[in-house]
Amino acid sequence: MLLCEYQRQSLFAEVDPAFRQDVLKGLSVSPRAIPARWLYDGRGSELFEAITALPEYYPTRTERSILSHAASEIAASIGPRRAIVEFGSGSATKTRILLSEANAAAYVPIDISGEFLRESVVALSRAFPDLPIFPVEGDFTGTLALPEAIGGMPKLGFFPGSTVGNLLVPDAVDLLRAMAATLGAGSMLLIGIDRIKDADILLPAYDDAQGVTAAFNLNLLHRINRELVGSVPVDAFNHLVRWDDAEARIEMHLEAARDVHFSVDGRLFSFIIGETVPTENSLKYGTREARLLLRAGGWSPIAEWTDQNEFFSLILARVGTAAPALWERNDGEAKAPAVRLSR
Ligand code: AVJ
Repeated sequence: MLLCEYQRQSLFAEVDPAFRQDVLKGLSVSPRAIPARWLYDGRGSELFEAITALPEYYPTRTERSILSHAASEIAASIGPRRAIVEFGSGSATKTRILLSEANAAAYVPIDISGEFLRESVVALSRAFPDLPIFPVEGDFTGTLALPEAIGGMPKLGFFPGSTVGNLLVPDAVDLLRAMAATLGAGSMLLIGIDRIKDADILLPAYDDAQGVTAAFNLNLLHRINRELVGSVPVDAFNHLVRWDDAEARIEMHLEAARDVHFSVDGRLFSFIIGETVPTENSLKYGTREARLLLRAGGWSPIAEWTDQNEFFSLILARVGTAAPALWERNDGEAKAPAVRLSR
């Protein structure tokens, strides 16, 4: 039997049934929407890596620079011998900066991509030969069992990249709570959050002159064609980026440049010219909003670092809510000794 490449892929390669379900549903419902996680297949992850090096895409290099400057202060705040648990251990350069200062007892990278995970473990164990590394392949959006070996150690969750911005607020709160549950009592979290700033800076960061972000967005359609036996005419779609000021978010869409009909997995879909499907949100937070988000997610912010432009925040938080103010307590509590109040 002779098969073209996309048929071969969809017949023999493993296609995630959740991908098919999300795409078919996302194209059928009104308004349409496809979850952002499907942008990150092998090619998508490659393109995202390229995005992080673009002159317009400030977040990665800004966060890296904040981390370099703050590393020794962060190390002092977290104290020695914590197990560092990284959620979605993508770009290892930031991890290296943290690990070189933190005097960590162990490193636990968590990622859904086993391949990504194995590569980063090999590279990091070369750079830090004395550091025990326990990779966990899994989805950190649910509660996750950490390796037994780090059970007794105090933990620091590391969640850089403003990845939390991909989620709408209620989902971000759920994720932060799941992280608190995973890491447990006494843990800390170091999280990167992109700030609200002028649209003149935000828009080019997601619509670069070289078109790398456009390729990243359009790759979703190529992936649909490859994995779901689609007939999407990719050249009939544009990369569309908008800043929604009320929601404080960058939105990426795929926009039909003309009326278009196609099929996916044997089902027919139509777009009228100008119709879009949203593919990714990137929420931005003011400094106080970021702290409120953390509190809602079960974390108390204790320190924050930023860059000269105040483009990006790196926030350190402690698990659990801070002690309530005196006037919020009942009579019995209010009479408690002062030493208890400060805990
Ligand atoms: C990986 C979600 C942090 O929103 O800035 C970059 C993804 N998408 N350009 C971001 C992204 C288009 C990125 N995050």
